[in-house]
Amino acid sequence: MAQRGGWIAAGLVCVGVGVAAGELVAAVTSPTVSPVSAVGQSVIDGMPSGVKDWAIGLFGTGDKSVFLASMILVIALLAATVGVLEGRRRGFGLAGIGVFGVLGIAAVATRAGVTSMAFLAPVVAAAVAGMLLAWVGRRFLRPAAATLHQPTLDGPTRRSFVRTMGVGAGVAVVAAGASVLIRRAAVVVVDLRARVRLPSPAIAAPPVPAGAVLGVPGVTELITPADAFYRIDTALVVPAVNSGTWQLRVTGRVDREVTLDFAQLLAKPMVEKYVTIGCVSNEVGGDLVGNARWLGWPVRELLALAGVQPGADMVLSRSTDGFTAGTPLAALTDAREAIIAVGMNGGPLPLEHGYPARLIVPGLYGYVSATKWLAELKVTTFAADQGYWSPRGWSALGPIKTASRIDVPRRGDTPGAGTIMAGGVAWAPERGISGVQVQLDDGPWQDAVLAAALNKDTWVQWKAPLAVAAGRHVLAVRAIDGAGAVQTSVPAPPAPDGATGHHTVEFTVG
Ligand SMILES: Nc1nc2c(c(=O)[nH]1)N[C@H]1C(S)=C(S)[C@@H](COP(=O)(O)O)O[C@H]1N2
Ligand SMILES: [Mo]
Repeated sequence: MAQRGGWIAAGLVCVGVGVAAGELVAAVTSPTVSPVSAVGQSVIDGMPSGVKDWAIGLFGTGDKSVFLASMILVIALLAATVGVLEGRRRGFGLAGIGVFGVLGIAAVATRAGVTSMAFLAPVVAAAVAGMLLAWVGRRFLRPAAATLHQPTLDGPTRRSFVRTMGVGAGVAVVAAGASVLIRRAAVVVVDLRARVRLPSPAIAAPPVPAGAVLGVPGVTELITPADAFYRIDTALVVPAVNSGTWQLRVTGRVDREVTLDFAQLLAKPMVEKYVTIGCVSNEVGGDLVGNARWLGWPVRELLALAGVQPGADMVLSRSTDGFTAGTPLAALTDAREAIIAVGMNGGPLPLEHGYPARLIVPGLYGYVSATKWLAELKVTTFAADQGYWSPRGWSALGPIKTASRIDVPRRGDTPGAGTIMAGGVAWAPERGISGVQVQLDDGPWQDAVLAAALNKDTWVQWKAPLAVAAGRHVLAVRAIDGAGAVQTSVPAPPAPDGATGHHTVEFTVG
């Protein structure tokens, strides 16, 4: 086999495996955006409309498959070129792969609604392709210095090279096929989701009060956009739950089991409310917390339909993928008004955040309350059942602890001397925030300016003007909840029931 032919095959197979691996990673981590489709979409978006019209006219409704086929052809040509380049000079092909990786990342970045997860796929694709090609070159194709003039790809080496290429091609086909199947399921659901018409709320959230947004640059937005909302779950593949066949069942210690489908749920009188939810794993100063406007039906009403029997003290909610959360029955029926949420910030729930329905319970960490892709509510007891995280070192009860965070200045910032505006957010869901105080270096605690609150269940922005002289400084923050309790300064790690301690930021005034 000619050496050049070997490099072409190596380029095709190594890049093929890389691209397929990237597609597979994308299919499981980010249901709506894949590197190949993002690149394709960018090409389509960038086409002059004349060319687009001409192509559509030429290929009719087949234009999509023709386009896809041309993309695969182009990728194959580039892959062969990468192989030949690497054969010319070690590192040339790898550099080419690096360039395509960067283009993939850039293309993903242009898509609407991308999460940081979406960037993993092009990185994986480039890394896998590059590592494979380097290895194949070393192992089979690069003549050792001493035998420079002998053909290297002969006899047993050649057979083993051909076998390796065959295995690689097989892996690429299987991975690509799997990604297509996973994505096809997601596409159906994405499509259904796009057609959901949410009911208007029977009880709407009060409008955002004047003065709820302080407008300090760098401070967290009051309402977290869905695509910036933190995501935590145990799901390897984002569940693509078909709302057409989805059902929610109420089981356990109830007078009658109740089953509800999505259309029936949407027909219930909905309430709309701002609720800040947070993860128990959030470190002091961390960003595993977000605030959204949720639309949903009070859990209390569904439990009333089923008739809760005496003795029950817990509801074990279960997701379609088997995750469970154990929530105190009282927290689902009391005045905080926990809901079965179907809407987030005006749209249906994003797939990543639990489409078609999830629980939102003010005041409780997500691991004991916020079950996404909700499938079942089992009325039970803490003695008889436990949620997913309880046997894994986390407390059975998870009320959200009072917390406050400095968003500006950031660690390592170097503002000029004079007056700087510090700011951030503070939250104590259910209790509300009555004050925030900051401490500069060893100075006294001083009151920050508190924004108007949306309600007791949401975080509140704060700001504090600080006169700072040149040199290094440390700023600390603490919140005071609605009952007047001051946030503890005692540091605690997230496990078993939530981190505590003051958030501090070091910065240097130049
Ligand atoms: N099905 C399911 N729901 C889940 C989880 C999960 O692992 N699986 N994790 C919970 C945890 S620990 C948190 S903090 C919240 C996070 O919700 P979000 O991803 O919408 O921000 O979801 C909760 N609901
Ligand atoms: Mo969490």
